Amino acid sequence: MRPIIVIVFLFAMSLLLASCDSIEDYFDEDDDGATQGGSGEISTDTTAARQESQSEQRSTDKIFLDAFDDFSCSANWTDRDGALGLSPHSGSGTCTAEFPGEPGNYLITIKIQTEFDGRSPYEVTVNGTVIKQGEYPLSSSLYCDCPLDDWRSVCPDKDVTVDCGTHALKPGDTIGFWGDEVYPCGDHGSYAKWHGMTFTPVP
Ligand SMILES: [Ca+2]
Repeated sequence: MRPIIVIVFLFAMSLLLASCDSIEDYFDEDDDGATQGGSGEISTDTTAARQESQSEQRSTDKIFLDAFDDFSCSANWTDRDGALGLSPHSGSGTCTAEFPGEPGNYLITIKIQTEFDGRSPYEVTVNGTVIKQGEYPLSSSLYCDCPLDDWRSVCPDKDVTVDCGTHALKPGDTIGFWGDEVYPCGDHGSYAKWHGMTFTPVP
């Protein structure tokens, strides 16, 4: 009886091992297939979703170009009371920057810093074409009567946002600012002080 039992046992073991191999093979193939197909699809979906999300973000976010940090300017601009303004008696000056945003229509605004003692003339350009020109408003109706020794508290500079209209822009367009100094009240004047421009996407 014993030899028969051993033979039966060995036969049963060989069957078991054979079936284990085939089960292993089955799972191997299944794993490989799932891993390749799954990871490929997931990575494609994730990339597409990320790009779409970034594109949406780009097209809805405002862009601010800082007068100090983002524009290249002629040498006669300096920090004047917190804004970028012309050095006294240095004449007019220009600044340019490349538009960094996506192609589209943008409402362009410029933040200027007005003074009590002069209306600086200015221009905003896109690729050399004037899109806005004018003179700074006065910060105070006192005008030349503002006491010089106390102008910072009596008739201080005031920030004003100027609407330059909606324009079609593309990456690399040259955004320009030109300003001039004026002296209607004596040796102290207005220096075309400004802070920067904001570009708001218009659907
Ligand atoms: Ca002034």
